[in-house]
Amino acid sequence: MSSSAQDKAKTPEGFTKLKFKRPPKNSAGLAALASAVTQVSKYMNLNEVFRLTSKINQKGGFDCPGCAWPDPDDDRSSLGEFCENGLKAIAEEAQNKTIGSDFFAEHSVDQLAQWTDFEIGKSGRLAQPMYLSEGASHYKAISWEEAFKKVATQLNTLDSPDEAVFYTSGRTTNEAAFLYQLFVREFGTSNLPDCSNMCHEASGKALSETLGIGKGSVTLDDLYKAELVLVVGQNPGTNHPRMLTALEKCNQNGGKIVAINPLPEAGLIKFTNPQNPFKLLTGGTKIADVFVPITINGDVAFFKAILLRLLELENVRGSVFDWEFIDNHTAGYESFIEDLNRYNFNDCLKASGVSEEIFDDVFHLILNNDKIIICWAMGLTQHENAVDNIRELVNLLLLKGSVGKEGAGTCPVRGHSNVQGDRTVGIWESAPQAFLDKIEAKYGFKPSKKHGYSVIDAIRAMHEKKAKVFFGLGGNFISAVPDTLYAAEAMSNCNLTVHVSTKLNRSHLVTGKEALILPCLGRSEKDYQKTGLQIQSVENSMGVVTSTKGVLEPCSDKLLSEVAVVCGIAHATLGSSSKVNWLAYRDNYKLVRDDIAEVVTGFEDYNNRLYNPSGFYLPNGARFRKFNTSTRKANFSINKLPEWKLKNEELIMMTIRSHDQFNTTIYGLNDRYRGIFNERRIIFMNRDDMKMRNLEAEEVVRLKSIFKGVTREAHNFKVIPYDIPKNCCATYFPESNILVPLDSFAHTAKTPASKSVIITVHKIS
Ligand SMILES: Nc1nc2c(c(=O)[nH]1)N[C@H]1C(S)=C(S)[C@@H](COP(=O)(O)OP(=O)(O)OC[C@H]3O[C@@H](n4cnc5c(=O)[nH]c(N)nc54)[C@H](O)[C@@H]3O)O[C@H]1N2
Ligand SMILES: Nc1nc2c(c(=O)[nH]1)N[C@H]1C(S)=C(S)[C@@H](COP(=O)(O)OP(=O)(O)OC[C@H]3O[C@@H](n4cnc5c(=O)[nH]c(N)nc54)[C@H](O)[C@@H]3O)O[C@H]1N2
Ligand SMILES: [Mo]
Repeated sequence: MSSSAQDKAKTPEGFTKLKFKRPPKNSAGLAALASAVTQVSKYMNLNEVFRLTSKINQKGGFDCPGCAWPDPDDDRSSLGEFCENGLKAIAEEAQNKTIGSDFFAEHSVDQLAQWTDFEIGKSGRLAQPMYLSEGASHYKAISWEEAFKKVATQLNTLDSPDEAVFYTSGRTTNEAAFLYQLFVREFGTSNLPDCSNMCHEASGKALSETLGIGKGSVTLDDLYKAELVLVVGQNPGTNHPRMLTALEKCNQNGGKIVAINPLPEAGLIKFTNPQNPFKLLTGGTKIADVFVPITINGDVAFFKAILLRLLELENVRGSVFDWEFIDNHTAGYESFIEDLNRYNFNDCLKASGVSEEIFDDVFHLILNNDKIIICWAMGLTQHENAVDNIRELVNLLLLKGSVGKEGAGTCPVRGHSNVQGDRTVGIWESAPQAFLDKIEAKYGFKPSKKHGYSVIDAIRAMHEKKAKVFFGLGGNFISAVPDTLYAAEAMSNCNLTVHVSTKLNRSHLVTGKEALILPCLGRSEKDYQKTGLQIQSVENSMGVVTSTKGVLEPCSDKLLSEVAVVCGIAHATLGSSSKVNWLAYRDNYKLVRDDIAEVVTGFEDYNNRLYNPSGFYLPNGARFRKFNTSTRKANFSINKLPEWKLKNEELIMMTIRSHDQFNTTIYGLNDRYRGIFNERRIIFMNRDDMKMRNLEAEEVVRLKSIFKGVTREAHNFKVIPYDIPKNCCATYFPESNILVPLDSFAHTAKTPASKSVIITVHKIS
């Protein structure tokens, strides 16, 4: 009998021989370089590696498929603007080993599902389209034409276009993303969930309401010039290593840095710039001037305490708030202050878990500086009160007049390398009407006005059999989403699941009745079409659009570009009734850009401006104090203190990334900066919490989450004593996604609350 979808969706529960050392205080430096080169040299020849590194993030080279951190406008290192984890991302994609019909004939879907994610990822690049027919145990080769036909047939036999779900991960270029959403809208639905729904959706919501743009307001240059940078809920040493170079520069210019995080993340505490050989010898720069070991989800409480103290001082002596800014550029000050006055300073500070001494240090830095930047990532966005978290930070910036001036503003640090660009060009299940109108004016069809499914809604719809086809442009849906077992049932209810992918992943193994794997070119590979070699473009975390051009020959001659896949499917599905000339777009990406320029604001003269080696900035009102909000001003907001309480045995758990992973892609089994080697099934716990539960280091435990009466369990985790605040714990994603309830998500943004999962820890014997 074949295994159930749920069995296949779970990560295998065996251990891999944990070694656990004292975490280092320093990040990057020689060890990082050595680690990257060792890892990369396993899959690629070293000459190729060095040729590649000299092209990563260089003007005219290709955009690193890792994170979305921007490149300096000028002054790029001759070594290549790269980092250890960028190199790993490239090695993962640019490997020589490929898998095709032989591999799938040898291994059944059930067998592959028993491999760990690490093993699955190491199998090689997908080299040809594969098809799993109903009831079959093995994928078999299929031609592109047949594959397109199968997708078209399934889509065209649905009762309604709304029965299909079209997911996007954030590596897709602007050109492919624009065409994809165009196809989906012409097909007739707005069901465009994307990874952003699980990522910075709460940032987009909070910033649009308060500052009139769902993106950050600062440039890299602002970071160099800031007097104070707060890095909240973010682990840049692992996830945005090149950000540390910017923080170092800020530090050297006299700026102060505060890290607010339950964990003393190594990169935040001390950093050695791998591109500065002198620093390698002298031992690195101290990055954070103050480290705030906040309790998980203690951020609203902490910032309320800061706001209350500022208000108190403003009332006593004045000149604390920036009245010129508040009077001329903001709305809602009075009601915000009225609400703030209802809170008590001591209650707030207590709820944040921060000592008075550390609070005072941060308070004085905020009081005495006006050029303040706040950077944040998943530590703030993946809570039920995520939108409030971010709005509260904005309140602070508004009081200080720290928006829309040099060295000050908001900096949500994006994840996937083009997640921001995908949203800009229309990957949005609830796109604004103005955008839909422009599509209609340009192409002559009426896009659906109805809001489509976000990730959470899509899972529910598939579970309830309201959605029957799942199509994924990149990503690894089953492993990335919350509530793994429920999601597995949802996927297996579909008639057809399709993935456009570079590498094999678990989502190819938890399928609908039929399934397709459509292998595509990666960023690093040359993209030849009828009109010659194509370039594409992406937008980084600071709203700069740049070109990206592959440098390697494709790893197989059976790959298509994402653009070609989307155009092929659109052509097969919509046929001659389509208003769009899909094949012309496929043959010449310049035509796509010409039309993006007509439809999307800020892309005027796209093709020409893309040849500017540093790319171009998209318009950003908040950067210039032009707030595109309902009041045309920056809005203060009213945010409640979160009301969660732990019962006796409960802990609050955050699900985080190790140093050796990119989301669900597991590069290796180490988390070097946290002292963990060769194991991922671990739970970081405070020593007192361990003592209370009579737990030893490395003891094997079972984890349980109970949410609204439903119990979820995860087996086999080893306990690691760690410097983490009391009542808090941490595990790695995706192993612990099984514990994250589908119904626990950020209010209004629907980001799964994967950083505040309430659990209990159980001894095995
Ligand atoms: N190498 C590598 N790079 C990546 C990725 C990757 O997996 N690997 N992923 C990419 C993607 S898609 C994203 S979104 C980003 C993610 O980048 P991050 O957001 O840095 O990633 P996480 O591991 O989720 O880390 C969250 C951090 O927030 C802290 N934290 C958790 N809860 C709280 C809280 O309640 N309050 C505060 N103040 N802190 C909290 C955690 O201790 C941790 O340091 O990285 C991108 N870059
Ligand atoms: N519990 C918990 N869950 C989380 C998070 C968390 O912190 N905790 N973080 C969330 C966040 S922030 C995010 S962004 C999501 C990530 O969710 P996803 O974006 O869905 O997941 P990834 O692991 O980034 O996707 C990896 C797969 O993408 C494919 N791929 C890689 N490059 C390309 C390419 O160039 N083109 C195509 N077509 N495919 C490619 C490969 O096949 C690879 O297996 O996960 C979310 N899930
Ligand atoms: Mo993300």
